[in-house]
This record gives sequence, structure tokens and C-alpha cells, in this order.
Amino acid sequence: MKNIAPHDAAALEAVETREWLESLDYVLRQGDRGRVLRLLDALRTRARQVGFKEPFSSNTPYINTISEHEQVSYPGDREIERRIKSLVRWNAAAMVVRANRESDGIGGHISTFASSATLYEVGFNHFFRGKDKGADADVVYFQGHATPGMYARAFLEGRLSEEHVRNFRRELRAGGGLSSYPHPWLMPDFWEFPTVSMGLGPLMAIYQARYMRYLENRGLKPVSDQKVWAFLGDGETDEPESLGAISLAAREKLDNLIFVINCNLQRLDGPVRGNGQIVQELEAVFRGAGWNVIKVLWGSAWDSLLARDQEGLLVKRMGEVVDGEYQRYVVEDGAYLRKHFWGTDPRLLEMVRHLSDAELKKMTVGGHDPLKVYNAYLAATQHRGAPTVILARTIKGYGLGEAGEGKNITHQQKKMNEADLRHFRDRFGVPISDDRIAEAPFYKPDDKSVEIEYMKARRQVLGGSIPRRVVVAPPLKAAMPDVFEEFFKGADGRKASTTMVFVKMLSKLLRDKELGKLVVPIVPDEARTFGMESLFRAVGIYSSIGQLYEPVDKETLLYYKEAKDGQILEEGITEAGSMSSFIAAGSAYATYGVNTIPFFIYYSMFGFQRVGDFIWAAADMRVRGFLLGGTAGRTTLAGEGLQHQDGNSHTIALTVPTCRAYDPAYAYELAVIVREGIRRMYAQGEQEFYYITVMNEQYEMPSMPEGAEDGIMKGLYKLRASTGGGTAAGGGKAPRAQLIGSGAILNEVVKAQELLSKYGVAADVWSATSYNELYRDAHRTERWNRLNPTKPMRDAYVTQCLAKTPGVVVAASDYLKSQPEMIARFVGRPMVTLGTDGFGRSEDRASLRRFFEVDARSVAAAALAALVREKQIDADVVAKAFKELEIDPEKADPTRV
Ligand SMILES: Cc1ncc(C[n+]2csc(CCOP(=O)(O)OP(=O)(O)O)c2C)c(N)n1
Ligand SMILES: [Mg+2]
Repeated sequence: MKNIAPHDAAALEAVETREWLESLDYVLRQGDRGRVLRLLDALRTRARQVGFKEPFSSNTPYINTISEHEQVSYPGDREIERRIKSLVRWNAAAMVVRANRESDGIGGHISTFASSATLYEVGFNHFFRGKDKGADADVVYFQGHATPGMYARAFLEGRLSEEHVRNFRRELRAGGGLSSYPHPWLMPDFWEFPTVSMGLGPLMAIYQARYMRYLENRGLKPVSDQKVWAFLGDGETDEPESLGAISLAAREKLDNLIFVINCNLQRLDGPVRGNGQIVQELEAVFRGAGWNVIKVLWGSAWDSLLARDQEGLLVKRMGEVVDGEYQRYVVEDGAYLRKHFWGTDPRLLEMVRHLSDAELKKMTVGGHDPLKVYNAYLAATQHRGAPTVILARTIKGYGLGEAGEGKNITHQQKKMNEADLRHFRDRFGVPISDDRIAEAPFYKPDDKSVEIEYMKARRQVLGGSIPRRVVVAPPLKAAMPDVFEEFFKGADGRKASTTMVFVKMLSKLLRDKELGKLVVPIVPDEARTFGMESLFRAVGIYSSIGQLYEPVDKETLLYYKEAKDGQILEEGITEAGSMSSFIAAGSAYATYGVNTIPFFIYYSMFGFQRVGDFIWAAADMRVRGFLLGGTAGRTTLAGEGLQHQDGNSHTIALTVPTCRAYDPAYAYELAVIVREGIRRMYAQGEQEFYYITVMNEQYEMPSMPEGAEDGIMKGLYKLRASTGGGTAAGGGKAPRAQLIGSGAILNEVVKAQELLSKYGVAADVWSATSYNELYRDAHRTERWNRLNPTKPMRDAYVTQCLAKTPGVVVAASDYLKSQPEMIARFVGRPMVTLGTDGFGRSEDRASLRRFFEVDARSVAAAALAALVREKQIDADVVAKAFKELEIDPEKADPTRV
């Protein structure tokens, strides 16, 4: 082409391109799609052969994935559905506007739902199956900030009263209100899944879809056509959790999973990718991971233009505009669009010459076109072999006009003045008169109206209203004592760690006739750390495709056995993923009516402080089960150092109201807690879960003292009474001490009792299995006393135990001093607290305990120091003892180094 003038070259290229495209069209018209793929493949191969390096791209053009001619027609009545949607829109907006008029600053969101109304309405009218569908009922994660839309629909369906919607975000009002976001704890008959902490919903949804398969493969629920729908924001995808497990979903071929990403191109502050295209970015990521990606970018009005776009100029233009610019088009008029979008090429301008500015402005994006959305959902539900993500372009604050449509402030918009309301009403044709419009009244047509009858009829066909949370799982029979019996007896001098004891207990539970099949062991690549490898062979590791290889250790007894009906969820190195499995399993009693009992064991340091927000969501969801913080204790886990040694988790566990946290020392304590836990949660129906720290230090497991069970559950019991000690220096009665220990530090405290007897001190030893439980009981009691000042005072449990005991009180644990500190006010006298505040170190146990001052000698020294201040013991006895116990007053403070 060297000798051809540039404009001729361009013309020639245009002709050439057209010829190629016409050839493609010809093949397409023959209807053989396979042939098209083979042709493209052949072209690519030839290009490579002649040395052409095709740049990598996992993107497709910036147009709808489903073309016009692939669409099926809409099955519903578009006009009635539009009217219903308008009513939902109106009431959702009114709910937020009214709430903020009544109570300025109460908050709420209009613009999220305004952008996603069509995405939801198409689902409600045609896809989401309700609980009456039984095993086929869908599981839907609603976008947290879209709740006003869900409430508005429930109001129209007659599930919520006008009083309810008037009390949006006013939950403490008489008659009840509505929670800001989806919270099953607050609305247990309505919400199922908390999603508002962004990123948690998508990750939980992936593991939910996987758990659904797990239950089916293990025969615990019927094989069904159930789907998991997860609605999320495009800004939300910046949370690492949102995209963090998408490869798992593809690997597991979770075609029961559909993500719908509401791509309104905006987040809270501004555009998600002003200088790029979030849709294309997400498409590449999801396609790369193996998902079926369906882009819904353009509404039907664009179809005829695209059909005429022979040279691909329009597609090219669509693909080069950045999101910040697209956002601008939302707030500008048709003339602006003509100039800035179409005006970049005279041929583009020509394409729309027949359209007025108003018509140009009206052509909307795909997520607001029910036909496009319907076809995307249909394709998603029919897709096999991979999960689907629908990337639906929408407009944030759609319909708000001047009040915020497409504007950067729109996320926070909670107020609409009379003009805004009038505009909104007119735009959606809501029948509210001018004289009432200013008060933003709710609007619900008569139950016999076409709209209400239609929406109810659709929901009836689809299995009833959603969201709806129901609990149908029957309680289990009272838990079986024989599984736990052996742990109540001592181990005849054999040493064990609480982790080993737990694994033994779990193995027995797995073999139990009643409970065995319901137990779900979950582990994030840490089974060998905890000595659980024997379970691999015994119950198998779950794999949806079984085991396609001969494991390297096949010859051994404990080989790595993967099986389709395997019971262990070996999650790989993902505490967040494991936690999501725990949540799915621990809430299966509500989601599927199956009482599965999850035991999730992990490195305790990587639990509460790493995935604490998931644990919080689990509590919100009324999850049941056992979290086991393994290799726990700041000084009990030797060698691992600062990042691994956990002295924190019990403190964080206290913040979760339904979490009962225990730090047991002995096998029988652990057995009592697990047995009681199962009984309370699964037989008695308590909505709580358990956090238990287990350690890897091996020591002798004593047998259970008579009648200790109650104290173990309440958090404190007397383990060893003093043996009398010696006599005091002056020959009087022996000075006394109460020593409290927990977890592995309990043994140090027992040793301290012996040390103290050498100095004539008679000490009793208590085992504190849970400071958190003691604290909660003490505050419940204190509150009762406060509210009943004229009635006889009640004593907290810890007060009953300790207030009347003689001597100084010293408590030591492997956690922050704030743990024992929590009961200090309730023991009736000053209390010395020892703990492991500060950073851990790589060291052996003995050195660590010395360093943190929780070893036996430090405990004994603390008691002596307290006694000398109380003048119970002579100063020279203490001086001598300090020397013998090697207590250095100049030692560095472990909390500061
Ligand atoms: C973990 C977390 N961080 C921050 C927030 C606060 N927040 C609420 S909505 C929002 C923006 C949401 O944008 P997007 O996900 O795009 O949703 P849209 O409303 O645009 O549909 C933010 C930052 C939150 N809810 N959760
Ligand atoms: Mg957004």
C-alpha cells in the first residue's frame, strides 16, 4: 500500500474489513456457530505461523454478551412490571427521605437500589425461588445498601406494615422497626445473610454454593437445582475478599452460583475506575478465573444502531470511553452526548442523525432494560460447568435527576425536596397528588389492584416471598455421654496435649451413630500441625470429583484420601474461606434444614484478629458450631514468635455476644465444654457458638474432680484445695492465697502452690476456664442489683466462689492481663493479675513464661509480694524467696520490649 494516498488506504482498509465481516456474516447465517469458531481458530493459527504475535487479552468487546438475535422474548407483562417497579422505587425512596426528616442523620441509601431496581425486579418476578420450593429454593445474598428496595417490596406484598416501613432504621420503636441492613440477628424471620460489610457476601456466597454441593455429595440433602445468587456493588469488588475465592468457584464448577455485579460505575466517593473501565477489568479477571461472564451493557434501543455498525465504529467508540466520561454522560443532556460521544467521527454522527437529542439521552444502559436482564439471568441459570457473573451496567441514583442521578454525592443522598420528589414521581408515574407530594407519603395500591395481584401471583408461582428465613431442622436428641466418658477419667500418667485430646474426641464423634454424619471438620491446611492426619483416611477429604490420582503415600495407613463423599473440608490456606465454610455449615440448620456441626480448627492467632469480621457475621447469622484456636497461648506455642503466639484471641472473642469462649487446661474440661456445647446448641436450640483454645504442650491429664461440670461451664471451679501449708513465721496460722490459672498456665499455678508451701503459704488452686463467661455473669448480676436496689443483693458467680476465701488472690493466664482483670472488681479484695501483654518471641516455653512472668516462680513471687504488703508475711521471707526463685526486680518489662 506504499504508493497509495492515505485516504485511499483508509478506504481500502474499510472495504477489506467489510469483506471479511460479510464473509463471517455469511457463515453465521448458515447457522453453524462451530464453523465460526473453527474459522477464527484457523485465522489465529495462520497469523501465528507467519510470526504475528497476538497481544494477550481476556476481554471481549464492550457490548452485550448476548446479542439481539440470541434473545428470547420477555415472558412477563412488561407494563405491569414497570408499574410495580415504580411503586417499589417510590416507597424505597420515601422510606429513606421520611426517616431522615424525622430524625436528621439517621441515614439510609436511595441511590444503590435506584440503580439496581430492575436487577431485583426481574429476579423477583421470574427467577428467585422461595422456600416453598423446598430443596429447589434459591439462596440470595442481597446487596447491603439496597435494603430499602427489599423492604418496599415486602411492604407492597403485605409482609411489612406501614408502621414497619415508617420505622426504617428505628428498631427500638414500639411496634418494631426495620434494621438498616440485612441482619438475621435483628430480623430472624426475614434476613438470612448479612452482606453489608462489603466483600463478605461474595466470599460467603462462593462457599455456600460449594457447601450445597458438599451436602448433596454426602447425601445430607437432595440433589437439586438450587442456585446461589449474590448481588454486589462494583466498588465492592475492590475488597480482596470479593474476588479472593473466584478461582475456587470455577475449579469446583459451581454452576449453581450466579454473581450479579451492579456496575453503576460509582462507589461512595466517586467513580470506581474513572480512568478505566470497571466492567472490562472485571470481565478479564472472571474470564481468566474460568467463569462464564455475561455483560449486560446496553439497552434494547442500542440494538438497531449496533446492527447498522458494519465497520465496528460504534463498538470501538463504546470500548474507548472511560468510566469517568460515561458517568458524565449521565448528568449531561443529549446535545452533549451528540457532541462528545458521537461527535468523534462523522460516520458515528451520521448513524444518529435521525434521532433527536432527547431520544439520544433516553437510550439507556443494559441493567435498566428488563429484556436484557431477563436474558442474562436465563442464560446464567442454564449455564453448565462454571459459575456465572453478570456484569450489569446501571446508573447510580437512577431517576433521582437533580437530586443525585449519576452525581458523585449520590451515595450519601438521603434527602429530597418537593421539586425532587415531584420529578421522581413524574418520571415513574406514581399516582400521588400534588398536594401530598411534599410529605413523601408511602403508596400502596389496593390489594385487589392489578399490580399487587400480579406481584403476589408471581411470588406464589415461584415458591413464596423472599427474603424469608425459616428454621425447620428438628433439634437433635440429647448428646450421647459415651463419646465423652473416657475423657473424664485421668490418663494414668500418659501425657497428652489438649489438641491431641480434641482430635481424639472429634474422631469418636465422627464414629458416633447419631451425630457422626453431621460433624463437619474444617481445616485450613493445618491438619498435620494438629495431628489430625488419621482422619484423612478415616473419613476422607471432600473433593467434588473424588481422587483422580494415586496419592504419593498410598502405601501408608494414613494416606491422603480425597473422596466425593469425603467429610473433611480441607480448605487450603484460607482462614477466610474456611470461616465461610464454617458459616455455611453452622447455619445449614436454617438454610437447608440440616443440623450440621462444624468444627473449624486453625492457628489461633489467624482467627479472631484476621477474620474477625466474618466471625461477627457468623454471630449475626445465628451460626452454631465450634471454633478451635489451635497452637494457642503466647508462651505455650514455643519457637514460633511474634506473629504466631496468641495472647489476644479471648479478648476479641469477648466482643462477640453469642460467642462463648473457653481456655481449658485438661481433657475433662474440654469434654464438658464440647458435650455441653452440642447439647445446648443442637438439642436445646441455643443460638450461640463456641470458641475453644487448644494447645500443643503435653502434660498429664487428671481425672475430673467431683461436681466440677457446672463450674467448668460457668468459667471457674476449685481444682486443688491447699494442703495446709506450713505455719507462719510467728508460729500463727499459715498465710493464705487463692491462685487462679487457666489453659496451659494452670500447671504453672499448680506448681506455684507447691513452691508457696515451702514458704509457709497455704494456697488453693482454681481453674478459670472462661474469664469471658465470668465477666458476663458478673455484669448480668450487677445490672440486676442496679435495677432492683431494694431487693436483697445477689452475688455474681465469681463472687460466690472467691469473696469468702482467705488470703491474697493471684490469677495468671497465657492471654492479656485484661482477661483476669475483668473479674477483679468482683472478688471482694485486690487481685494480682499476670498475663502475656506484649509481643511474643521465638523461644522455648520455659524461657517465654519467665519472660512474660507467668511461670510458676513468678506466680509464687506475686503471691508473696501481695502477702508482704498485707503484712501477712515477713519481708525477709520474701527477700529470701525472691533470691531462690530468681526474681529480678530490674528485669525489663515484657510489655515494652
Ligand atoms: C467493608 C466495608 N467498608 C466500607 C463500607 C462503607 N460503604 C458502604 S457503601 C460504600 C460504597 C459502595 O459502592 P458499590 O460497592 O459500588 O455499591 P453501589 O452502592 O454503588 O451499588 C462504602 C464505601 C462498608 N459498608 N463495608
Ligand atoms: Mg457502585
